[in-house]
Amino acid sequence: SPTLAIDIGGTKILAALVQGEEVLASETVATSRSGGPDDWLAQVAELAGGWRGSYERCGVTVTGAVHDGFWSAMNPGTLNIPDRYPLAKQIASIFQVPATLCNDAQAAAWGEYCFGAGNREDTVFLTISTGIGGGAVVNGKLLQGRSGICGHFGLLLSDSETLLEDTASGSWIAAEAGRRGQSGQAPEVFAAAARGETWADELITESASHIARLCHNLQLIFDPAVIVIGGGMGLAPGYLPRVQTKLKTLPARVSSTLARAALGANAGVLGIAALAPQGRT
Ligand code: BMX
Repeated sequence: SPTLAIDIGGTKILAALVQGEEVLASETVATSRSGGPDDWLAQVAELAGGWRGSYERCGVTVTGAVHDGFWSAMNPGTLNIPDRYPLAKQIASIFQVPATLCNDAQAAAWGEYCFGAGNREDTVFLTISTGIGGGAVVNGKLLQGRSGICGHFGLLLSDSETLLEDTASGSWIAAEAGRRGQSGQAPEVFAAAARGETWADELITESASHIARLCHNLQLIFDPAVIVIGGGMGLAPGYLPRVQTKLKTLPARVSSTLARAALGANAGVLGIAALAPQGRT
């Protein structure tokens, strides 16, 4: 039977009914950024309300860290999740089926590895989105780590202890645009760059340069066959070419093969559904 798959991100919430690599139905809504986990789960319950009785298990993948059934923010700027929210308990009481939980980018990495651009070889996945998330599949295994935070590449520290994502994410682009007297979120900045506005081009190029350095470093750590880039911003026109351009200026001995995520916005729900039958939590 299908799996109810839920993906709660910093910008949107996606609920889907998934069978294998097929999304049978899906619903999406903007994440209420002024709300909290109880509100987001209420949004999810409403999206999935019509599918009651058609699934026997669920998979829940979320921005932030998941460990022992508790959910916490790694970077509250991406989404303000309180420390150790009892996600497993709340999901069990709402949906009353066994649940598998994990971080959103880890699930997307598994989805791309199984069904998408990862192509069944060692795969590193990066999502360039509200925040910057990641996941690594090594020797056919999704690395989650001791406390579930493996793959949180956006949290790597750069100079002066700044988080990498705070110099490159969609949130950063929007904030930086504001500091330059411009308004709008990342999509408006991309639109401005497409119109040839220099300030917008500079911001996107700066973000892409940080991501190129990250790819270089990830190649040294994992030496994967492919680094798959996803996320609304990662897939936006012009982003990946800028990353490629910057990569060419870095030491050539380390070269990465980049690929666009093939599953788009469905990577997380497909990945968590594929993890669910194995009963991991
Ligand atoms: C942040 C972190 C990661 C997440 C990534 C992408 C939080 C709330 N989130 O690094 O767990 O995977 O953002 O998240 O600390 P997205 O919401 O942009 O998809």
